[in-house]
Amino acid sequence: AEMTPEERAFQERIDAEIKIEPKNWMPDAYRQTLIRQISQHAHSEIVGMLPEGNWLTRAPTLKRKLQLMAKIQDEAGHGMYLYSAMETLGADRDTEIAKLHSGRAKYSSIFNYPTLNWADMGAVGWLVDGAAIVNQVVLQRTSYGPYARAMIRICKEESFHQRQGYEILLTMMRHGTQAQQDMVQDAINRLWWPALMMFGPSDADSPNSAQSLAWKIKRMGNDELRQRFIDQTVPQLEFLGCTAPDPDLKWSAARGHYDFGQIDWQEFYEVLKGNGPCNRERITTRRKALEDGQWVREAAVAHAAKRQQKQST
Ligand code: FAQ
Repeated sequence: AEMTPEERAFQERIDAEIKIEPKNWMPDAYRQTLIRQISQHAHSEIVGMLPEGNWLTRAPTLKRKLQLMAKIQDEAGHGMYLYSAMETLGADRDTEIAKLHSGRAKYSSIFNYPTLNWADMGAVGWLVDGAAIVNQVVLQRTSYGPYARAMIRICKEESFHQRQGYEILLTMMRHGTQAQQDMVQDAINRLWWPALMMFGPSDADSPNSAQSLAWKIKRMGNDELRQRFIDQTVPQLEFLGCTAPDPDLKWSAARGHYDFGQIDWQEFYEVLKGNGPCNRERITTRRKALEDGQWVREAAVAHAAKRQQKQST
């Protein structure tokens, strides 16, 4: 089909690596794809606070508690930042959050797994934030301006989280008891595969990739990013003195990459359908948080109304 002048101008901007800004014309499908991805990303940041929140009251030292609290607050900030980027596309925050709370919106599968021991706080920072960075560093070059700019700050903070997580694990491995070292390996065993699933289905089974790559919303395919994450993470794993729960993981000199085993995609799709170990608990917690804050919102509105009344008399 012939491109309209608007469509042509849009594609030329994309091809020339000029960012699309909120007031520029854009195809409706481009807008909808971005609202989908950015809202899912924002929901992930918010729901992603819960597995770590689980350990706030049980952090081993005051220093660890402060670090964990600061990290969780950063994630809240990322969520708010991303919801704002999403709003520049004309989407409504309350509507999108309502979709999350009714189970109609996705968020990252990783946050539907439980955090069972303190080493999970290290493994989440190292593996989950680590995977998030690999994905988000590339998104700093995404074609939509507000999303690209949000990624710059978010990546800086995520890098810090990743180091903090790794340092927790290194401390447990170097200075911990046998039981603490076993906790580290146990956390890695449970979180390794779910972290690899964060990059999404294989490119061949990724319905959105081709169009998103053409629009430069995505800059690299899911498999390429997953491979990049594995390649940079395995040396860190070895430095820790731990192993991955994957007997097929080994360096391939021929490929110049690590080979790895088959991901259990059935597990991935079950989690996406809402059947992961913690899906129900996560959504219930988010809904309760909204309900518990109802009185605050009502009070704020009442206060604003009173002030306005005072000013006008
Ligand atoms: N979980 O066709 P594709 C963080 C869905 S980091 C759940 O490949 P797309 C930081 C996908 O939405 C985590 N669903 O889709 C943090 C699609 O469903 P739909 C958040 C997944 O969009 C750390 C369907 O499968 N990061 O929060 C997943 O082109 C620690 C088909 O897939 C981002 O969101 C999954 N893992 O590529 C916070 C990054 N994978 O919508 C707290 C931005 C795929 O058609 C603590 N997002 N799906 O119904 C992206 O880069 C992309 O959206 C992908 C998926 C790569 C995730």
